[in-house]
Amino acid sequence: VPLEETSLPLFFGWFLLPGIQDKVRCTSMDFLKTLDTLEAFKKHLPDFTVEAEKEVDLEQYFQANGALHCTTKFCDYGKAEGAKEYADKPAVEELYGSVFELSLSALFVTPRTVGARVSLSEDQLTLWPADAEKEAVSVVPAAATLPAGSRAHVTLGCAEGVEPQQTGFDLLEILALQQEGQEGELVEEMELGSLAYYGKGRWLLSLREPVSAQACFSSLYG
Ligand code: ACK
Repeated sequence: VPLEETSLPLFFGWFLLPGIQDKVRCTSMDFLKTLDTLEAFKKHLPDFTVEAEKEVDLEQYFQANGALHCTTKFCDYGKAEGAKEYADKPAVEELYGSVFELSLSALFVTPRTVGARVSLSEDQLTLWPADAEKEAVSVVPAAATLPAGSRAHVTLGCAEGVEPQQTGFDLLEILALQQEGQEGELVEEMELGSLAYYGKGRWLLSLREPVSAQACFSSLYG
């Protein structure tokens, strides 16, 4: 078997450097800690949990999993469509191992996931697969009309039994609502930024100061 057919990773992506991982995890924890104490969150709790609970501890509700990263291409060791084409892209070969500054521009929480939106620069978009958004249309139909890079995110945690790829779908859903002109219900100005509610348990915190996160473009074999 030729080497190139055996050497494709589980996925390519930007892996946050250790120091900034800690910072992002702390920011996320602080946000969750504050969110579940807000009256507005309590008011919408029935949208968030089907169980007739009066309270939810969001820090317990979401499980963190592994090193923080922003997936570019999920390759599934070569089984995913377009995996080899992506690995062979000149930009991927040239930039492999380089460190980038990712801009984390928002945090979002849904009943399924908590994540950070990554706003990609023009340079970073050269590493973004052309069909990343289109691949999500079976789950989020409006994804086809969203700009390239809309799906870029860092998964910060998933509810029990939820797969991490859900985080990107949850982000696309919120962006699709914004694109339709739904601004979300402005709930509160928090220290970190403005918090808006998009219905069905979906919360978006637009960060006043985007978090700049150093991240190495690389891959994971797992
Ligand atoms: O949080 P994530 O972006 O969602 O990081 C993990 C990573 O790959 C390893 O599982 C993402 N992932 C899993 N399946 C897919 C898929 N079919 N398309 C895009 N990303 C995926 C997951």
